[in-house]
Amino acid sequence: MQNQAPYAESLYILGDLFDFWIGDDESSPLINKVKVQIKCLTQQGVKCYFQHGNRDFLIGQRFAQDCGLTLLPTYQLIDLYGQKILLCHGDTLCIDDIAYQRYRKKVHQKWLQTLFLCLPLTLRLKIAEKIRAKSQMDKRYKATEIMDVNADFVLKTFQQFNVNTIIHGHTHRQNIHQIPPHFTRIVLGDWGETASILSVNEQGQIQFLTGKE
Ligand code: LP5
Ligand code: MN
Repeated sequence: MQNQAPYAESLYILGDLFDFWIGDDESSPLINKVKVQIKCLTQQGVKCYFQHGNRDFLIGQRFAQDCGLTLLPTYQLIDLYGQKILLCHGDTLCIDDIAYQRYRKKVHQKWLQTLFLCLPLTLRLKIAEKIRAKSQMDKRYKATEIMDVNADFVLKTFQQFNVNTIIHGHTHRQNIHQIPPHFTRIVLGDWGETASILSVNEQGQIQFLTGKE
């Protein structure tokens, strides 16, 4: 955010910036620090976009406004220096994870989200902890292929949006997949010891950065 993003024209955050999000009314030193970093960037004129992840799908307009962010829908087409690209978090491509997709459908219901956001913060935190614990437990018994994208569904998505390139995260399997006849699926990596940043320049050159450059 301090060394690289200020030189970018636009910054796209593809979700799961936070481990969990229980409402824009929660504040903590970390949340405030992140807000300040993003605001600092948008005030310098870098356009910042945010797509929801499966952990922070409750990020709302209040957070966005505080930081100067633009919220994007689940699937967003962008024109990247003349190339049409589809951006998404990636969880919706993992259709073989049936338990997750069922859960996702539930928690994406507007009425349930509204109800949840009306609860006291302490109760929301408890519910989030319960869901996280159940998710950790379930993941132990899921085959790794199930937690990856479904190849047929990815192909359909390329065709549905009429694009040759998809950029997504979520699976943490950093890679650039060339898929015959002419498709490219770029997967962002995990954020552990280092970051996983995809940089695209005006010439269309693509490279992964670790944030330590
Ligand atoms: O996050 P990660 O990478 O570890 O695992 C994901 C999937 N898990 C999740 C759960 C999130 O981590 C939890 C985030 C907390 C959200 C806080 C706010 C919630 C408020 C709800 C308000 C309406 O996304 C995991 C995938 C994995 O990615 C790989 O793709 O497998 O999915 C699961 O493990 C889901 C389980 O299989 C099913 C969980 C059922 C929980 C049931 C509780 C329903 C209660 C709803 C209402 C309040
Ligand atoms: Mn995710």
